[in-house]
Amino acid sequence: MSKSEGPILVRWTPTMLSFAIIVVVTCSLVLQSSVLGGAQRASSKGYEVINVYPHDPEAFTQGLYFDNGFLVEGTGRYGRSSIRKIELETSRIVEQVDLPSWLFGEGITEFGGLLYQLTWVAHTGFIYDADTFERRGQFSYNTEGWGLTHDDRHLVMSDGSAWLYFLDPQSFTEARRVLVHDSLGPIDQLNELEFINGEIWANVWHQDEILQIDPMSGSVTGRINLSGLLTQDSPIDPEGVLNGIAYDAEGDRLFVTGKLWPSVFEIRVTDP
Ligand SMILES: [Ca+2]
Repeated sequence: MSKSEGPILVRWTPTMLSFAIIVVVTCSLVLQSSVLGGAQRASSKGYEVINVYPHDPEAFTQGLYFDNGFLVEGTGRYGRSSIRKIELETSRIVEQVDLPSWLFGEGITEFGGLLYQLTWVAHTGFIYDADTFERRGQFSYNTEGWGLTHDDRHLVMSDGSAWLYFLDPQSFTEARRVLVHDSLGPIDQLNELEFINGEIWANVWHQDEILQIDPMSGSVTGRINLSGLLTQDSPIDPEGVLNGIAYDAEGDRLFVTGKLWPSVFEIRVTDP
């Protein structure tokens, strides 16, 4: 047998593997949907506003979490990117570190006393002491950087696709990834993230809905429709969209805001 007649071996690259998983998941969901006579998307939950707090209308919110009475925010845009610790009631900034003007700040999270910050397309993240904001190091990753949160072991990162990446917080190697999907297929443009009571909650770029995601399967288990939340003083900037979820686990308080929004809302999720 000549060499050309031998078996064809395919070397699977991560990109090919990811594409194959998307195809398989999409096909199985479409098949399941047609077998079941057209699966429906879960109906959206609503919300009730509990409190309204001031928010810097110049802050292009890309990351948000709650830490011991303070909101911690990561802002984006070139020349305007920062991390800041904010007094919830007054929006007074008590700590701030700016990024150099060639870097566009993205998601932030606190894990093990360290604050991790992504940047958009520079493939570089930064590490700070979560209390003092002193710079402790940096790390790199191959994708774009969008949202960031963590579970009890890993950093969880979005990159604008339908994937969530689980990264080791020391080595930054990828432990696993999940494809976020519902009965109609993958959902991309996942943005700011928050780990809440065993679920990952995600903003979706330019959408008024927050997704609730099963971190093991990537399956969307619920959606919260926040349209109408910012009825007054909406930003004129078309990029002034809902982005930013922070959870106070001790007080069971949920905060949401948006890029360039003048307010942070404490909300309670209501049944459909
Ligand atoms: Ca968050």
